[in-house]
Order: sequence, then C-alpha cells, then structure tokens
Amino acid sequence: MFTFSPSGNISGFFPLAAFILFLAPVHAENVAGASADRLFQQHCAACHNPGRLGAMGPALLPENLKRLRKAKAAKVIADGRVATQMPAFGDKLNKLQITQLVDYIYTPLDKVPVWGLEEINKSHVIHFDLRALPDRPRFDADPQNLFVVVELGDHHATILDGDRLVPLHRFKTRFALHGGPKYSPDGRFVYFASRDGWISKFDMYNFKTVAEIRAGINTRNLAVSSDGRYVLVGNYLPHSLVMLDARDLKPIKYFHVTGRNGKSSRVSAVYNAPPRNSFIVALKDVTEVWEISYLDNPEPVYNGYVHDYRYDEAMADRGPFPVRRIVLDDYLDDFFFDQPYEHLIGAARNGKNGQVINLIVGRKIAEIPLKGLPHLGSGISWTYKGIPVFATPNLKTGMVSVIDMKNWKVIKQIKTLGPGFFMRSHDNTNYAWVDVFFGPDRDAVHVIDKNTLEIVKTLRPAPGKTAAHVEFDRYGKYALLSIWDMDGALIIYDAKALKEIKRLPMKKPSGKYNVYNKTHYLSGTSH
Ligand code: DHE
Repeated sequence: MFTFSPSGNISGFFPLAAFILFLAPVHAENVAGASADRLFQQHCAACHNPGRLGAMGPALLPENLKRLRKAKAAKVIADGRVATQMPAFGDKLNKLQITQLVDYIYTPLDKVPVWGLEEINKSHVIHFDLRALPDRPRFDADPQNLFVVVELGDHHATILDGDRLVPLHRFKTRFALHGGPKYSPDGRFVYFASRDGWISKFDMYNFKTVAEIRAGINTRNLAVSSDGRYVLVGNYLPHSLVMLDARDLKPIKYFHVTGRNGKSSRVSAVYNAPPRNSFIVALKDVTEVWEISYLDNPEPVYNGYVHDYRYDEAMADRGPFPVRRIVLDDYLDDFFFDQPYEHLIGAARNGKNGQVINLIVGRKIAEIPLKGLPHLGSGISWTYKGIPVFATPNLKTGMVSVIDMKNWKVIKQIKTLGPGFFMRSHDNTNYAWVDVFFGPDRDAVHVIDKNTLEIVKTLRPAPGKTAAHVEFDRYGKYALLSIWDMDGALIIYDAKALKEIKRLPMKKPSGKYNVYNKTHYLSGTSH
C-alpha cells in the first residue's frame, strides 16, 4: 500500500522516481543519472553522507570501493551486510534500481572532495580522558608479548596474550582497517587506520579506544615517530599528508602533496625510519620520495652526514616538519628498508626491476633484476652465510627472491606454489614463512630454511581456505597464521617443531602484530 506525500514521494517504500522506473523501464536510461542520485539521497545518504564521503557507513567512492566487485556491491545492497548496520534493500529496490545505484557509487565525483583541516578537526572525538585512566595494565600478562589480531570479517580486533595464547579482549574497530596498526614506542597505545581515513588510538593497558579522527577520505596507512610524539597519515584522497599529535590525535600540520613540478600526488605509504628520526613518504604520481624530519632541530644528522635543510634547494617546505625531496628517475610503488634505514628498495612501476636508493646521499645506487611484482613491503632480512640478505614474495609469480644486500645481486629464486603476499621470520627461528595467497594453492604455506634457502615444509591447515600472514611471539617460539575466511581461525604453531598447537576461531583474521617485535623493528617482521 502506497500513500503519496506532497513532495511526490511515496511514503514507506518507493520514492516516486523509483516507482516510475519500475513502471516504465523503457525510459530507464534517460532517467538513470538523476534518479540514481535521488535513490542515493533517499536510501543511502543518511548513513553514507549525501556526498558519498562516508558517515556511519563507509565512503561510497570508486577509490574506496576498489577491492569490491560491482556484482558483490549489488548483492550487499540487496541482501545487506552481516555484522554491520547495512540493511537489505532487496525488498525496496528492484534490480534496475540496484544496478543504477551501483553504477552511481562507482562513478568518480566531479571534483576532488574537500577534506582539509576544518573537516578533519570537526571529526575529532575524545572518547576517554587519558588522565582518568590507570597507567598500568589491567590484566595479568606480559604487555610486551601481546598481539593485536585484526579480524576483517566483522571489523573487530582481538588482543591476544602471546604467552598463554588466549584472547584477552575483543572490540569493534572502524570499517575496513588496512595496513599494520602501529604501536607507541612503549607499547601502551596502538594506532589503527581504516581505508576511509579514520585513525583510532587504542589504550592497550585499559582496552579502550581513547581518541579518533578522520584524517582523509581514502587513506593508505599511518606511521608513528620513534619518540612517540607524532602520527603521520598518508592519503589517496585528497592528495594529502596529515601530521597528528600522538597524544590526542589533534592535527598539527596538513601537507598538500605536490611534486617539484607542481603535479599533485597520491601518497602510496608512509613509514617511520627510527635511526633517522624521520618519516619516509612514498608518492604514487610523482617520481619523488619525501623524508620528513620530526626532530625539533631541523638540521638532523643522518649517520654522520649533516643534512642541512636550510640550504636544500629541493626542499618542499621549510616550516616545522621540513620536507626533503629525493628525486627519482622512476615511479616506485612498494618499499623495503634495510635495518639501518640507509637504503630503500623500491619496485619500479614497469615491473622489470627493483631500485636501491641510498637515503644518505639521496639517489639511486643500484638496480636489482626482479621480475613480476615483488611485494617489497613484505620483505624481511637475515644473515645468510655471513651475508646480510633480504627476501621478498612476489604478487605475480610463484617465487621468493633472496637478495645479497652487499652487492644487490639475486642469490636465489625460490619456486613456490603460487604468488605470495606476506613473509615473516624472527631472529630466534631458522625458518621464514611465506604464504601462497593467490591461485589454486592459496591454502598452502611454505616454510623456508633460512640457512639452505630450501622449502622444508608446506602446510595446508584448512584445505580450500586461504592461509596467510604469519607473525611470531616476542621470543620466536610460536608462529601464528590466519585462516582468511569468515569461518576462519588463528592457528598457532610451535615454531621449531612446525606442529599445530592451538586453533582459535576468528572472523576472517588478517594481520597480527606483536608489541615487542613491532616496537623493536625486528628484521623478520614488517615495520
Ligand atoms: Fe595491503 C599493508 C598496500 C591490498 C592487507 N598494504 C600494506 C602496506 C601497503 C599496502 C603500502 C604497508 C602499510 C603499513 O602496514 O603501514 N595493499 C596495498 C596495496 O596497494 C594493495 C595491493 C591494493 C589496495 O587496495 O590498497 C593492498 N592489502 C591489500 C589487500 O587486499 C589485503 C590482503 C586485505 C585488506 O586488508 O585490504 C591487504 N596490507 C594488508 C595487511 C597489511 C598491509 C594485512 C599489514 C601487513 C603487515 O604485516 O604489516
């Protein structure tokens, strides 16, 4: 039963435009653009923001929807999304309307949306005053051996005791976290970034989210400075970097990201470089890497080499947090750093080789012949026969490349069952673990002997389900692996015997992050 309101809407179920479309699909194409917008405003805007920038629900822009196929988006609109507040619209919208809505949300906005300091500041929330919270852990477990496990399936995170291997706490996160959460140097706080730009500060002692802010509309990741004072956030949308005060997440500085020739750029990722007291910023659309010192004195000494920002002609910004531009001859997409942070190894966009940039002199010093698409962000390093080496999985080819870090030559290509995403080890284990994230063998995980560079075991803990992303406890005694499925699990192995000792059910667990390993920037883990 429908009743018409004075504005022409049918109260209860269908808006008028939808009704007309329903009756006269022949004219659908003409009406489509305008009616899709009306449908959106009618059914979606309250939760997703009238400009599609996201509110209680996620942003619905092509940049934010990249990993969701259109067919899946249509299904979410029709059926809703479990474990979220997204309701089913299948009984209110017909197929054509759903298709229109899908096309609409995958259409780029006419203008880059504004998300500057004003909007960022408005989004700022303090949930708890830290002064009112105890500064001792409220649990009986080693705070340095805790893990945060991100559960993508229902947008939660679990805090796990790394000694007793039991969950201590589970809490709701922002929608679609991405990248590794980053700890404060003492491990008390952890900072999360969501794809929609929400940055959350969580108190690991009191199990409370204490502050949040939306630093971008489509965010890549964040980094925390070694002195614990700053959080830097890198965005795709808008093209910006936002420096936050780590205490309460208030913005301190906003950077419009533009190359030396004025071209603006998305930020691929930001990293903390502890020995350099700086952030390294990878740019997507200009051939530059930025280094931003967070020292109070803007003349940092870089391993004996004084980089005086005042006289650097390539400098982008001379205020606080000065930007040093390192000019490259190619676009670099994915990064690995050596342990002293003297070298950055990036994958060139042409997919033909890796490039080694010396951060002290600020230029390319070598090329590494790396085929396919090495996933350098997942690279790890160790000492092999007295030589420092690093190894990286490959997103396109079934191989792990092991590279000599003295002469940048490939020592070995280890053949795997398929392309891999994540690789991990620990100083106290002889093994490096790599998943087979893509293809028919995505349920397999290889264990490589770091002394022989041979695969010594291939595990298939949950046949048919993706097994991926390993992390070790602080002592390297246990290896924790995700079964990347809604009906998934965290599997804990004895890292020496390579035998399963425990399986904890979880909802699509993705990454897991050990406080000690992360805050000590161990060579076997991501930084
Ligand atoms: Fe990630 C880390 C980029 C898709 C899960 N991912 C990172 C980092 C970068 C990156 C630059 C390092 C930042 C950090 O940890 O601070 N990821 C990209 C992409 O460019 C890519 C290929 C496309 C995209 O849509 O962004 C991509 N990533 C994915 C996924 O599809 C994954 C599997 C599921 C998801 O969460 O979206 C995924 N990425 C992860 C995880 C980490 C990560 C779990 C942290 C790894 C770690 O152990 O530190």
